[in-house]
Amino acid sequence: MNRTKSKKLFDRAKKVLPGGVDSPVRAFRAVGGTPLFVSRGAGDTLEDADGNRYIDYVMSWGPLILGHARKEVVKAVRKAAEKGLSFGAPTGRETRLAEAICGASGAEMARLVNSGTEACMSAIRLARGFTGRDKIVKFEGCYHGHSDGLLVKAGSGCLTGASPDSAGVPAAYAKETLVADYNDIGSVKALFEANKGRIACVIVEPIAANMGVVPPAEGFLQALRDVCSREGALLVFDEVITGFRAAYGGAAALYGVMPDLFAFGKIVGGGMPLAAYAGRREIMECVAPVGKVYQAGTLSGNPVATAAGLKTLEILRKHGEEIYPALEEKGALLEKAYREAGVPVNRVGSLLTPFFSKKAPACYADVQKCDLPAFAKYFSRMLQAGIYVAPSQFEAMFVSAAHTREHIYKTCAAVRRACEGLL
Ligand code: HOZ
Repeated sequence: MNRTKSKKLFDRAKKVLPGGVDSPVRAFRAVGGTPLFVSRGAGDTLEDADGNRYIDYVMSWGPLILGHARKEVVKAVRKAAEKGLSFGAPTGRETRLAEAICGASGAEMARLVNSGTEACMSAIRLARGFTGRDKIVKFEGCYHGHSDGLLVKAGSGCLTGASPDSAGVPAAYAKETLVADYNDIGSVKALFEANKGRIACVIVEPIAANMGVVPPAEGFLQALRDVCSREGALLVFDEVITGFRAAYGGAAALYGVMPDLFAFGKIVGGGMPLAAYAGRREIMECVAPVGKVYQAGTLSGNPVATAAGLKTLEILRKHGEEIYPALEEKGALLEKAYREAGVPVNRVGSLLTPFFSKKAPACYADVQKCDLPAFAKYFSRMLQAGIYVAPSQFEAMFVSAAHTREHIYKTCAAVRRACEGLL
């Protein structure tokens, strides 16, 4: 496969963009080689600058549950853009999107923001403002965006090139973030015991997906709910990845556990920069201008982004009965292919990660045992076969409604070849 143009574009990018990218994992540092410079996407396929085509399982890291450039979404974006790109004043579409988010999740109010980082950061500030407490609990290997207090033992790109504890985060901030072990309720209870009346919230990815996919152990989310309720702390579900994917109502609906606050991103913006935090009215009414927790944004509720988000949610709501079972079926076919190739895999619906390890991880300590050179070899064999998976062991594969059965079968065959001799 010739990637001359991607290589040239990367060399040029490296002169003006740190690492040649605008988000670290994209730089391929965990797997080696040159990142694909993308020229277009259609359905389940990406085309790079050299004209090579790939079946895409990165899918922009999750937003594209309907595939690249879904025509109804593009049409809605075009129509909105023709009427103005940004107003910095309210539009009816923002209300409709907030209604759709609340309708799906059971939240009573939502605030639209621009990124998952912003949604999580704002939810944390709100939890602190509401409870009058400073400390928060997060889990090792969970990633909630790059705000200061959440870059502590973080997942995603922090697990490869960078460090789970970023430079530049003041120690005084990091001290307010307590770290527990995912799927270990005992570690959470111990933190509450040692910090009586000082913990504002527990933030969790209800299905961890930034250390690779690690599903919650049976009863774990309910136990978190119980501890938070008992201790007067808020439970925050970071559903940036799982919202509208694990089910239309997200992981909360799938597992039947209701948090106090949600953070949404990715799918909720239909591929445009849009995210939201949402929750119970009495909590959300602490946000300015009603309450004293300040948060604002020039591009918040952007008219073009809300058009993409609304159309995406509308399609998912109307056609969910076909879309979600089909995603489950395609995810299951891929899971089977990895298992048959001898590679353990964790999967929830259309989210999955094959782990180059002896067993499928149940916690962060398990994840650390993965054979990263084996993953890198698998990645480059897949790419060579025209299949683009995330360039890191610690990310998810995203299946979309646009993945054709033919491409899923082609991927399954490639998996068998790519995994040969690696474990
Ligand atoms: N942090 C996201 C992955 N878990 C996004 C990575 C990217 O866009 O490069």
